[in-house]
Amino acid sequence: MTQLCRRVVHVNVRWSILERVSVISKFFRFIWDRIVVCSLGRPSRYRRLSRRSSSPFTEVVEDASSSDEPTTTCNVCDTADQDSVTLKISLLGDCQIGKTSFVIKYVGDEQEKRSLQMTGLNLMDKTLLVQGAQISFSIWDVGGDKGSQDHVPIACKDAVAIFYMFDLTSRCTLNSVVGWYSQSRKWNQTAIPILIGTKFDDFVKLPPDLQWTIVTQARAYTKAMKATLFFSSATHNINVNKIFKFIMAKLFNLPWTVERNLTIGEPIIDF
Ligand SMILES: Nc1nc2c(ncn2[C@@H]2O[C@H](COP(=O)(O)OP(=O)(O)OP(=O)(O)O)[C@@H](O)[C@H]2O)c(=O)[nH]1
Ligand SMILES: [Mg+2]
Repeated sequence: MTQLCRRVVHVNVRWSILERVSVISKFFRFIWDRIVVCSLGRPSRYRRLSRRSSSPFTEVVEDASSSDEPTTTCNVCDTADQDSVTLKISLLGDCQIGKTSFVIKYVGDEQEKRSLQMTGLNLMDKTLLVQGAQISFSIWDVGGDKGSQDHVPIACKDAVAIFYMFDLTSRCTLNSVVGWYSQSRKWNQTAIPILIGTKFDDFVKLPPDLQWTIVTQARAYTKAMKATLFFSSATHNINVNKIFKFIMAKLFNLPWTVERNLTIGEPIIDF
């Protein structure tokens, strides 16, 4: 064999070794990728927001329409490159208890004009900027009349929270919460349940013993539903923003909590 032939054979042997090594390394890389995918599991639904500041809401634009507490509003956000998540919330409760007024107070009049209104169902959105992440609340407000109850399944499916609302001055609307709760749970067993008493401004004018009776019943329902209870007033903007903040803090594990308030004559918060 000539010198040249010997060299060609040598190169061929080296080449076939390299090919084998490459195939083996590809195989191990494939196995490794599978292991990594399996160990990560399915992508989680909500990413934990980073804790860059002591208050999770400090980087958020203030909304002039809110007065009960610093708000978290940014109705038009130019944040295409930011993290974004949509949270669906549904509102259930009897007629004329103040559901729509509550949502309008939260989203603001301007946003309300852009809402989608169908018979028995209003859809309103509000976008917030929290610690650099864009959070959109998609709020499904179901009419309280019998004819609108067909919307309950679609309003409740995939909701992260359901607001069970009643008029604090009308005890029968509190009794109805049981029906709204059992109806909605057929379609969604995981949504965070929030019990909301509306029209607190009128409620405080009631005799104290009647107030006490309603507070006691509402607290009993809260316990049975494993819910959080808020007394609110859309007219006086009491506990409107706070409820949405509470949802956000709960979903994203933010370092923000509400304080229990069980003082009769004050807007009750219980959990
Ligand atoms: N005093 C007082 N009245 C309120 C408050 N919120 C709503 N109202 C009044 O309650 C009435 C009913 O309010 P809506 O917001 O339309 O009630 P709703 O639950 O959406 O009613 P449906 O859409 O029919 O189910 C209106 O006259 C509101 O002005 C409140 O916080 N305080
Ligand atoms: Mg309404």
